[in-house]
Amino acid sequence: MTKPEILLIEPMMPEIEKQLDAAYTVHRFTSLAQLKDIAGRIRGIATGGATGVPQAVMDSLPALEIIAINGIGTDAVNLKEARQRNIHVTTTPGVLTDDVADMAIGLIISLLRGLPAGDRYVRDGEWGQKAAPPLGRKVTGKKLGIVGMGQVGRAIAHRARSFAMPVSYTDLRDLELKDYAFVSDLKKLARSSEILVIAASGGAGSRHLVNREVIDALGPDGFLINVARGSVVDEQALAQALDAGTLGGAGLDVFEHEPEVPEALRQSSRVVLQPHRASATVETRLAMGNLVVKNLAAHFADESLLTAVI
Ligand code: 8YV
Repeated sequence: MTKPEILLIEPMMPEIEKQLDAAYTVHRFTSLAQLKDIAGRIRGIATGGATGVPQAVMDSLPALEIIAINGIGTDAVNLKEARQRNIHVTTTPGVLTDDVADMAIGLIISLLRGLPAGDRYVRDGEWGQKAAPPLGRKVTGKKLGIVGMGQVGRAIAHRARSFAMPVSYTDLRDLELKDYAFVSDLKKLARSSEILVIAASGGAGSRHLVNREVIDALGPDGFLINVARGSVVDEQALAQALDAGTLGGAGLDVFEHEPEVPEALRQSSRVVLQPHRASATVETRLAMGNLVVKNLAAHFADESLLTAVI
């Protein structure tokens, strides 16, 4: 029996790619030109959350049946077109929640306690030679605001409780959560928070939700953490606020135009940066990859999908 042909747009762990190679003829995406002769045979795609499927790729694959996203974000896939063309879309919910929440807490501690500066001070042999890095800010007890109280938002809130942080959140509606206060207005949430963490989905609906006004409301003693999508924040306004000192600092795992990070952010001493690594652990990437493999297998065996969005 001939193997179904799929397109791998973003590399996955070798263990996972091995499974894909065993079950499919896998074409590793390089360019649109590469698709010219094979486009009509491609029935599935495996890709990353932020990478998604470029529109031109989607348009050039007439036989596409399924897009298996190795992540939870669907913002880089045209879901409307997928629905119209009866293309299934799957994601990897649940298995990356803990890692993303851990990264949010890691960025909070790293930013407020100045871990990168301390690390550099020791590494560069400055300890005992130059003045110590400036004092950090206390993490325990800080007022935490969470934008987007889905699985990740809740996992961050759960962790924050161990740090005695009062937690408030905003979402599309009041989720009536026992321990966390709902604040419908984002600006109001930012004003009453000392740390604002973004855990909302990306896409048109949340684009630049965190704008200049929200950043101003967070203020010079406030800290912004983003483990969701760069598009949720007006990055230029953020860079300007950091430069002017009207925002205390930012811990960022995601950016508007990855892998590009504005020079102003890279130069700022008020930020801690990560290259979109929130789900990047061996355990989680294996679990995510296995879900991708299982969803593809279910589709091609005509069985119900494990974690379908469409
Ligand atoms: C991954 C993500 O880094 O879940 C998502 O949507 O963006 C991240 O967890 C990504 O999917 C792997 O490329």
